[in-house]
Amino acid sequence: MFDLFTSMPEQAATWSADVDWLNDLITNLSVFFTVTLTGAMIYLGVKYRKKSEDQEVAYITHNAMLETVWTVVPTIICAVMFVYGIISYKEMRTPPSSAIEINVDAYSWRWDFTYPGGKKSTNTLVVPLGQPIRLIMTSHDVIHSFFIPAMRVKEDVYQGNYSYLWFEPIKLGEFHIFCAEYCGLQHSAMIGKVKVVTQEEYEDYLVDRKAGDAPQLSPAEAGKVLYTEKTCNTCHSLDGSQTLGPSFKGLFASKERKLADGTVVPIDENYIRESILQPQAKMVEGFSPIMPAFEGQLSEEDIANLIAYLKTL
Ligand code: HEC
Ligand SMILES: [Cu+2]
Repeated sequence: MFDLFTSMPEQAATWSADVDWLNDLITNLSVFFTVTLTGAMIYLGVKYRKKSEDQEVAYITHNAMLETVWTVVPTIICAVMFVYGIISYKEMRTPPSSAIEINVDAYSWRWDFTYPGGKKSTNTLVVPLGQPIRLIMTSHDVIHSFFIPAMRVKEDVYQGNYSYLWFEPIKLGEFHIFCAEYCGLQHSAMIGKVKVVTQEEYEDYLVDRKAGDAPQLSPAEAGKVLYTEKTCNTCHSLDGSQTLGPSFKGLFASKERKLADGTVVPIDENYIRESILQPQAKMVEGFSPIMPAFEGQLSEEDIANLIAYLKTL
């Protein structure tokens, strides 16, 4: 297809080419219709203008054939855009379950990344080639927006909940990360890079630590410590037995939770987060409201670690 804007960023994710194709299609159609319609309006306006006071004027009230055509054709074109759009959208909102999960913490003005093994990095996100990557993102202050143009992904990041995005890199190299939400004085300095490396380089990167570093717990291991330290164990078993609260065994795998008011909610990071901070906001069916609220008692990192631990059960 004719590419009007050849300055699109590199195509570094599986769907980059599809996104550009749809973008080109919509842009080309818009330009075509803008030029032909305005052109026709100007041409016909000049050609059939009233040239003198006594000139007779033709009054045409309607033309069924023409009106049908200019309704049906644009409807079909819009439907095509919509269907292609929704197919891409669904794909972009549905991460494969095999995705590598990396936590993103946004601060004014930097990005912190936490990898499954507990490795941390700031402003540089290292990911392996050809593997789906799912980012679980939260902000520690104002709203930011995580944007990797080459991967064609962008998602707002808020304080107090998690937002997600995923992509699968198909090119080795370094790509820009920008903050796409104006977030204060140093907003334009809130930049980073994604480094797409081979699987071996990625594994080396995860274990690469400086001599003298404290022994490093993975988020799940740190969560396991919190499970007893914060007394979750007094009410939540790990073996499936129901005590004062529902067992943690298979919590994430069960995917959905039936609440006391009859509604069914998906079990994801945001559900767990809310269950810990405001346990009574969504009451699990069959239990009493005895869980203490942990709002203010746990850091963002504690919450992320507990969630990582619950996923392993
Ligand atoms: C005093 C007992 C008690 C303690 C301590 C407690 N909980 Fe709970 N928890 C409950 C009860 C009862 C429920 C079910 C009712 C509800 O939804 O509030 C529950 C629900 C939950 C749920 C939702 C579970 C599901 O199956 O949908 C999560 C997640 C959770 N708790 C996490 C924790 C974590 C993490 C801790 C420790 C930081 C903790 N709880 C400490 C009693 C407790
Ligand atoms: Cu920002």
